[in-house]
Amino acid sequence: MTPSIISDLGIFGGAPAFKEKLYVGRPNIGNRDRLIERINRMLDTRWLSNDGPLVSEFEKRVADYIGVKHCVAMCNATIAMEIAVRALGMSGEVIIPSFTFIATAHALQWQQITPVFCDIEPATHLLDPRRIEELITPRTTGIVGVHLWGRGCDVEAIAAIAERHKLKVLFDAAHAFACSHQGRMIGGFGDAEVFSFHATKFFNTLEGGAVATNDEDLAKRIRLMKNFGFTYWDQVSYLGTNGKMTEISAAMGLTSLESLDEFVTANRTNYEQYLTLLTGTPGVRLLPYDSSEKYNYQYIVLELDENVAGITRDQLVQILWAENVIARRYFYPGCHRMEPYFTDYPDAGLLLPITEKVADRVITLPTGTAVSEDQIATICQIIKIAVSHGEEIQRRLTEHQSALPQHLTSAGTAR
Ligand code: T4K
Repeated sequence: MTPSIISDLGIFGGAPAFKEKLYVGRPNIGNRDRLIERINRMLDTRWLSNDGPLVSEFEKRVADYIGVKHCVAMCNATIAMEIAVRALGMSGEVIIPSFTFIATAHALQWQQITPVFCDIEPATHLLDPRRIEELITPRTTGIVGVHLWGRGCDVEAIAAIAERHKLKVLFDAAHAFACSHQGRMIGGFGDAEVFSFHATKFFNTLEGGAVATNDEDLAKRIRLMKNFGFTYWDQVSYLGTNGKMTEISAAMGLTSLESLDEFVTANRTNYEQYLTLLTGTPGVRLLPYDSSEKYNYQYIVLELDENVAGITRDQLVQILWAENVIARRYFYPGCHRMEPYFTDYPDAGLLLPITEKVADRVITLPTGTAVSEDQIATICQIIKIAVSHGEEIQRRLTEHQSALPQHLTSAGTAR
């Protein structure tokens, strides 16, 4: 039932607006017949992994699509990043934003590299190049910029700093497949870029990722490293690991590529509907997109100003969860407040005021082909009711917090 007054809200005992949970990142599925056809072919040829024909075709298609010379497909973006940082010779300290998914930091730490957290710009949530140089020490070997939400970071400023200090540059482009920056497709910037094709990404290969680069030597090293360092049968010439993409993932990827435009259109339509319905709602701001660039629109990013809205971001999340809208607090509380980083540098937040502020304000909302126009209208209606009665909701929630079921008091936290 769509709530129309406060007491209709699920959090105050009303029936949830949705019977089934609505998730952020419900996978987009392309043409099933094409997928099954590819899987059958794979089974017939009995070639399931290790640079099979589907992975080779997928790598070629992706490289052509983004206009880079080399694409090396991998099992996921986290491993792809670990391999890329090693292949680039990064060590010591590497500067990254804290406002990102934890994998960006873990990929470095797993390689015994210390991630040094840099603040972001408030308007874009992207690495602030003006804060990078003050973090550079003799141990710094690189910068990992994150194209968060699919928006390209200031690659020009980052490149200039890297050149001045002889640093390597890797971009975490996990969110940015099919997006452009300054009219060029993301994938060809820096020394290399890493995409994620995880199930929750708008374009998925079940699990998967890829490194894109125009550097031939680097691509060669990465190819060796993702296959144990084998250069020939029985010959290992490099330290390597197992980062290979499977044929079934490539089958999904090739099939998803055929529906890419459809996925982007669905996301864009959803974004425009959210924008139309939420514009003018007090304290609510949707992160805008620049009309001169290409985007995949896979994240609907809402920033809530609690001083205007009258309720906190976490209270809004509780309200949405009670309606079965599983909105997410990506990327709260920032990597610097997660382990092992928090124990190592408990005061890191002092240098990250914008990160801390943004991490307390952001919610991402359901989108993708699994979400309908009616569902988005209802989600917006819930947000509007919550925000327009901020003070009363605040009062009731504070009074009744102890009476709420545990899954709602921990909304946004429980998995
Ligand atoms: N860098 C950045 C900036 C990233 O955002 C990510 C990943 C990476 C690097 C690393 O990429 P990968 O190594 O994963 O390729 C999800 C994803 O697992 C993660 O890939 C993604 N970013 C991150 C932003 O979101 P969680 O913690 O939200 O949980 P997860 O995967 O359990 O899914 C969330 C919800 O989606 C579930 O509650 C239900 C729904 N769901 C999920 C799956 C897997 C489905 O409906 N169907 C599914 O198959 O991390």
